Amino acid sequence: MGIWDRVSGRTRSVLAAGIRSLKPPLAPGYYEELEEVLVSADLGPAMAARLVAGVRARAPRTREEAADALVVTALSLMSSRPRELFPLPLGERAGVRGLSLNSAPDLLLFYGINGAGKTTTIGKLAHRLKQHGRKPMIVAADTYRAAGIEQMTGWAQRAGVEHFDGRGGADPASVVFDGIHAARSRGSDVVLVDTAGRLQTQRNLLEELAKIGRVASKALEGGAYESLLVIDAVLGLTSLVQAREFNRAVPMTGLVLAKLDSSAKGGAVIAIESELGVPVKLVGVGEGIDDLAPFEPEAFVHSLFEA
Ligand SMILES: Nc1nc2c(ncn2[C@@H]2O[C@H](COP(=O)(O)OP(=O)(O)O)[C@@H](O)[C@H]2O)c(=O)[nH]1
Ligand SMILES: [Mg+2]
Repeated sequence: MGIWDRVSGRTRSVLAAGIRSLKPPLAPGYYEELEEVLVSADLGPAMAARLVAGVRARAPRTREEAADALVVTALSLMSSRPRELFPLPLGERAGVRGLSLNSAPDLLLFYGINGAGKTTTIGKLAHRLKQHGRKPMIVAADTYRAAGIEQMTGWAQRAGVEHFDGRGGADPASVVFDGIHAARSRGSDVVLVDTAGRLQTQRNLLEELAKIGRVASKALEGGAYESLLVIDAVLGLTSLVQAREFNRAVPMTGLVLAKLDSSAKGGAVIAIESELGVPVKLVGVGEGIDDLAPFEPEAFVHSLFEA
């Protein structure tokens, strides 16, 4: 069993049971039943209808041909934007670019609702970047809660990377500004920024996030910039509403899908990507420090539909 079969396991078993129960594609009622099965994995009615239309157009005669048609259609609906965590080499994707050519650090800004998986993702990514020869610094700008800063600091220590901590109550944008300067003076070449959890309905907090983004991209002076919404895969399609609103407030360069290992609603990622056109770049596949992977849509979609 490959990693994608394991991480999408719960979604996969929902889909596999449904797909196995289907009649063969030439039987009457096949497409209606297929649509129901897809909705059960949280692909949503709109995406299920588009997938079914794609399968129908290919006129499959066997179950295998139907699975192939699902895979091809799903992939054609997903984001075509670059998926690498540009410019960071991740695992086998090394070679995209090594260290920054200039002295300015690269920066990744993480945001999302409380409990989505931001702090955990940053800890895992810092560890991974360090393994690949980068010198990460974590900036803890979740200044509303002392516990938030402590939790991030704990991960920085576990990963063995530098950290810069905001004071409780400090303005997060100024913490990020100071953090970038601290990173330069300590020779860090990539900055990972943790922010306080916020809801897509909290206008003032979205504005604050936009300000953090502006300050960070200005202070970078040429380093690469990633603006990443972390979503909880367990919530499925609910995250689409969040992602839409966050994307309006802060231009997003990618999504992180945390907790894919414990979600039965992983199908939602296809719908979310397709609607937003924003690629999923990383997935969380557990609570351990190594449980982070670059997203591979082909392998993911095959694991879902070829059960
Ligand atoms: N199973 C699983 N749990 C995760 C994953 N990522 C985060 N978590 C858990 O989700 C909870 C919230 O994570 P946290 O990083 O604190 O969320 P934050 O509020 O967005 O910073 C914690 O209990 C994490 O251990 C993941 O990929 N898989
Ligand atoms: Mg946190």
